[in-house]
Amino acid sequence: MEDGKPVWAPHPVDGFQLGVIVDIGADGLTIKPLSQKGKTFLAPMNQVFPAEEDVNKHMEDNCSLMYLNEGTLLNNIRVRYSKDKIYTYVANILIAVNPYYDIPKHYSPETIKSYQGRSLGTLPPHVFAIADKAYRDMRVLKMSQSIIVSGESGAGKTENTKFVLRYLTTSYGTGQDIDERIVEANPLLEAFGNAKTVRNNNSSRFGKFVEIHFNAKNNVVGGFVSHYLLEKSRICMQGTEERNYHIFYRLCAGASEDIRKRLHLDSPDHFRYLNRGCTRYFASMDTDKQIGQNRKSPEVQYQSYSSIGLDDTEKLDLFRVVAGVLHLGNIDFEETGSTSGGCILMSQSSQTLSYCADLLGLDQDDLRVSLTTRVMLTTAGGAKGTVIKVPLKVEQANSARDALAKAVYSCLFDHVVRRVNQCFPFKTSSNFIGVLDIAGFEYFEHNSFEQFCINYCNEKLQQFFNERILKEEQELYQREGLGVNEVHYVDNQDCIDLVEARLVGILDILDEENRLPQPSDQHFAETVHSKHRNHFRLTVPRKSKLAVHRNIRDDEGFIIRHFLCLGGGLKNNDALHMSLESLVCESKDRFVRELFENSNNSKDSKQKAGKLSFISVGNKFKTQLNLLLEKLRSTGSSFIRCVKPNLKMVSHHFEGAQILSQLQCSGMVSVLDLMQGGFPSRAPFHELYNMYKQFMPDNLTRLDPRLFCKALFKALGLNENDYKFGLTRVFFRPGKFAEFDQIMKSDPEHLAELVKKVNQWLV
Ligand code: AD9
Ligand code: MG
Repeated sequence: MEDGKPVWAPHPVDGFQLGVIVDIGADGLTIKPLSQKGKTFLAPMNQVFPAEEDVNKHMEDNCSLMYLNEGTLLNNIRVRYSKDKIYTYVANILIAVNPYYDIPKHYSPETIKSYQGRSLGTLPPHVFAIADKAYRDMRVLKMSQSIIVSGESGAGKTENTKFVLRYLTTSYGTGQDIDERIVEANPLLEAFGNAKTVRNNNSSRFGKFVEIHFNAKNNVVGGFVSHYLLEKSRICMQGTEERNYHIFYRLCAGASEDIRKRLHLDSPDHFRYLNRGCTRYFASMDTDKQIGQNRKSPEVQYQSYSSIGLDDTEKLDLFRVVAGVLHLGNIDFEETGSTSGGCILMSQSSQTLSYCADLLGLDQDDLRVSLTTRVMLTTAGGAKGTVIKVPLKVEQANSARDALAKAVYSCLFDHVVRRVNQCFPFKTSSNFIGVLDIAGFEYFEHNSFEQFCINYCNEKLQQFFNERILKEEQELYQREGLGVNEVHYVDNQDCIDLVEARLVGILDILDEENRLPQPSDQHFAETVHSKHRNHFRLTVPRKSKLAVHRNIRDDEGFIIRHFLCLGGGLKNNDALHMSLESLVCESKDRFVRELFENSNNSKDSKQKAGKLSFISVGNKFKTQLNLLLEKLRSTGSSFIRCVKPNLKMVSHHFEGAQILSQLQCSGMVSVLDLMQGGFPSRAPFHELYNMYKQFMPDNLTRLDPRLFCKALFKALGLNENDYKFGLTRVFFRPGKFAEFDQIMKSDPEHLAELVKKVNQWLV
């Protein structure tokens, strides 16, 4: 960094502030802020970065800046955001800042049209450009593609995913129902799988990978949705400012009198599974936007369900089960007071019990017995395999009830996804473009098992990102013979191993713990520690807050350094007592019976019949995740990194520090390091040739593209440190391609001059 030149120095609120270095000491740099009021301050050497000369300048591709570092990246995004330019490239990666308002015409049909068939970089950065690149890559390389959309809760993943789907179906569909249905499936999935949280009023509580399939002519033929890990704890309990899944409120708010009567519905305040959270209605989420405000008519409200082909009976089936879950939640237990312990239903719960049994097609008495007792196989007294009924305590009965509610609702969600998939079937497919919309890292003071799984998933995706972007970049340099030094990045394989290794990994240890007669959080944590003594990713939580970046403490669990955190909550299994499970599996109601028959869960549990039906969510997720990654690895990939501009969820408000931390966590800063040390802009010889040959004389255009470029660069007198010739393309140092392009596109007189020079050089 040169004397007197502006630098970006850390700032607690803005992320960075502009200043100049006034002193260099052993304990850091003394910075004088350029703003009037700022006082000089000390900053660590490695957190101060050179700034661009003109800090108000912004670039569509961040790599065109002269200095690639977190300071200039944040500033570029900030300047662009202030002009409603929410999309920015870092090479081929798209950064998308959530504007929190509808930017006029940003996603209009005209805009869609304008991006069709256009190379990345020829038009302003846009999610449509990424979608089109995926499409063109699929066509040219004859290879399936995936678009990985990531970011924290509320960053705009789901919205951008929807834009990609709409873009591809509108642009490359055949104009048939199927195109529309791929887009229309979303409202249904969101009704059952999204909820209001403190971070996002429409937060997706499940991950999804949506594939659009294309035929040999590259037209849309159908779609397929895979879903991951619906958050089950929400079904029974929400934070005070949060809600259960939208469908519950929609049903309470919008059902017709007839349906209300049949399902015995009431206001959300009436139901335990809703009234401990926020019970407010939100017009935007509890009514069907397309249809307007007529909240009282279910026919109108559920129109979007019809447009994907659900008939009235199917809709009623769905609603019936949702209502069944609500009533189930209202069943209360009290102690019997007898010596045998155990509990009975409170007298006021009998009506609720009958509603619930009726809606789910169960026998009232069977349901009552199954909720209050547990069937066990005993080996006592040599009488092997005797079935006995063990009475449950109130607390245990509450858990049994909640486990049933979770099992029913999550089977219902599986059904919704299956049903959605029937709306866009395809017979044959040549390739697909898949869009992954999966919850980003989440940080809470106490991380639950569900957050652990989300974070574990992100760790895997981060690894994939590193693999693709960083490793591929290095490999490209090597392949092209550039002789650039190896660039280092944080490899997180050991972190992943810690979770998924056989027997000694956290998931297996957790399963083992859950098989014990009396699993405990503490014993589990001890086992993990004893199997991984001195593992550098693992620390014992301390009472004081940890200073380690993004680590969260938990007094009973343990902490995995880096991104993964796990609290003590042993919520890995949603154990459903065998008697309850067989009860629903044998429901008189065909729809309910099939929900369970078709769900993977029941297969797992049947194999383990004889004891608690143990469903290891963690290991199931691991398998699912590894399949997903296998799929991703077999496709070409593009990345969209979504950024949440502020915690208030408002427009035009840029909270620098927290945006910076998102950029760091998403691996963007490592990408910049890699790029700054290397050659971030590159162009194949033949592309440059095609781009500029029109300006060049015949004798030059007769040369092969590589020689053509060499001649051109020599003639221009470009500094040899600014570019390198590889085997198939030329690489530019940061900011240098833009300069070169500017010369080439300058006025004709200037070009004529150049041509002369080229000629001289050739002679
Ligand atoms: V979560 O992990 O599912 O909780 P997402 O999916 O990242 O989260 P989402 O796409 O739901 O966030 O965006 C949150 C809200 O931001 C949306 O409901 C919109 O109100 C708003 N949003 C996001 N992107 C855009 C956009 N491109 N234009 C306008 C937007 N509004
Ligand atoms: Mg979402």
